[in-house]
Amino acid sequence: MPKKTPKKALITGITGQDGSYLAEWLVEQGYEVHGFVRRVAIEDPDTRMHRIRHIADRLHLHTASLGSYPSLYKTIHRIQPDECYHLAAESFVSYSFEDEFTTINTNVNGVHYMLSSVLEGAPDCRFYFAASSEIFGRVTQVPQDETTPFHPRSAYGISKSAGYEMTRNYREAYGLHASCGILYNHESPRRGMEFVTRKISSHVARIKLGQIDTLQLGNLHAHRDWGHASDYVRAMWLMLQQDTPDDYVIATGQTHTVQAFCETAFDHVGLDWREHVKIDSRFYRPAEEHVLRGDASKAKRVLGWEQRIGFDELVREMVEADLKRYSRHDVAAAV
Ligand code: G4F
Repeated sequence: MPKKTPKKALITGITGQDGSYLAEWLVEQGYEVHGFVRRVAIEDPDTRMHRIRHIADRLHLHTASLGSYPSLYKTIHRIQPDECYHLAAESFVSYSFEDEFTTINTNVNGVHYMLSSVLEGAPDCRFYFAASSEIFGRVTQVPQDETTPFHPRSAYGISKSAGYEMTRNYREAYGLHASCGILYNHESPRRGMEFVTRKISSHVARIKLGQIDTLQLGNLHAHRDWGHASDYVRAMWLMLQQDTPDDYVIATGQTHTVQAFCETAFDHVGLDWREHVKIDSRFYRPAEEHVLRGDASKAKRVLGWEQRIGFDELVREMVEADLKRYSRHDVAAAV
């Protein structure tokens, strides 16, 4: 029997948390996996490509810039992917308050260039866009689902709602198989240090190891619906396996406060969070979201998606991983 040609997948943002889990998943499923990386990542692989180091020999990496339509189009036309996952973005919400322009330019043009390049260069390719719960912003209903109106409250949220509308329009106007995942917060030991969960787990580990004494945080009462990134990338893949493209909320349906995350993390190492956590107004945001809690019933019903890792297990996994990293003083790998 002739050997079956593997399906080709292309991931933007392959060096990030979600990109690395998705690449692993697709390699396991037998895909030929391609990824766009920035030139700086190729020049400094130890720092910027550590999340995909263990599977690097099974990936096809291409330097392409999200800001350059010709570079995206040419590479997509050459690869002819069957599936394209657009994950790359300016993803830190706080940063979007400091520099709205970079966030809007990167995120809005990025998805527009990708959609157009796929439509022109590989029109049969299925397209996934990583939208975000931040598009709901000042919510009028809890939990939110695919019918909840958008009211984004940051340049980041606005950029993601524009990306969502652009993707929907390419689906409706040009017939592209394009889907959006409206993903709530998803974390893991591979999360960047700027996000609150990883900030907490890394500080808890270093406090336990006697390397530092305090953790400075902003709003402890903010609620988030936190899941595990490895569960969420499976949902992305499932969306592109459907005959009909559509949009889906991916969430756990449960919220916890930042304080609860702290308590669970400190408890895990036998410490009292109240003795180490200090409030620092620098980490408050000008506009904080209301309760973001997602209803993933549609994804469960249509895609058969289920969350496998719960909140306590997520927190424990993150703290354990940071304990290992910091006891080896392997700081580069922790960034
Ligand atoms: O961890 P965060 O920075 O994540 P945020 O803003 O919810 O956004 C993340 O999830 C979105 C939904 O999936 C994504 F679209 C987005 O790209 C990103 O992945 O902050 C979580 C909460 C906020 O309410 C923030 O005010 O934690 C609160 N917080 C309190 N102290 C802090 C801190 N956040 C950070 N980063 N640092 C603090 O010291």
